[in-house]
Amino acid sequence: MASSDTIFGRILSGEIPCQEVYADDLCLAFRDVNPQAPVHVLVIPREPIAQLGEATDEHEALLGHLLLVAAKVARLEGLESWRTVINSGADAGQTVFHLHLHVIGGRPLAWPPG
Ligand code: D5M
Repeated sequence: MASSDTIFGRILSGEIPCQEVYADDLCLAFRDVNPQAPVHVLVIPREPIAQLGEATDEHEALLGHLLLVAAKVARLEGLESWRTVINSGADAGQTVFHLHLHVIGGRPLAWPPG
């Protein structure tokens, strides 16, 4: 499990500010500080799971909720097409070890990613 002293844990505790887009009892969505597109929002669970690869069966409902919130954020941001990305592990590009879903859109997106 991630410790609550990751940068996202500090955002959740209010120690570090963020540009909030959506919040509920289970998660928080806020703008990425280094946006890769006109819309780039991160959705994070309040529970500090380090990465998707460490999620367990007990997280099934939470993971489903996070996906639905990603779609809600896309709607709130007026996106018709967008990409949701989860980097799990350093070699996949994960830099913050508190599970997060990227919601990226507002421009054409190439595939495959690098
Ligand atoms: O994505 C981690 C993402 O987290 C990366 O796109 C930058 C973003 N980030 C890092 N610090 C902050 C703060 N303080 N506010 C908002 N966004 C932040 P990864 O998938 O781990 O590479």
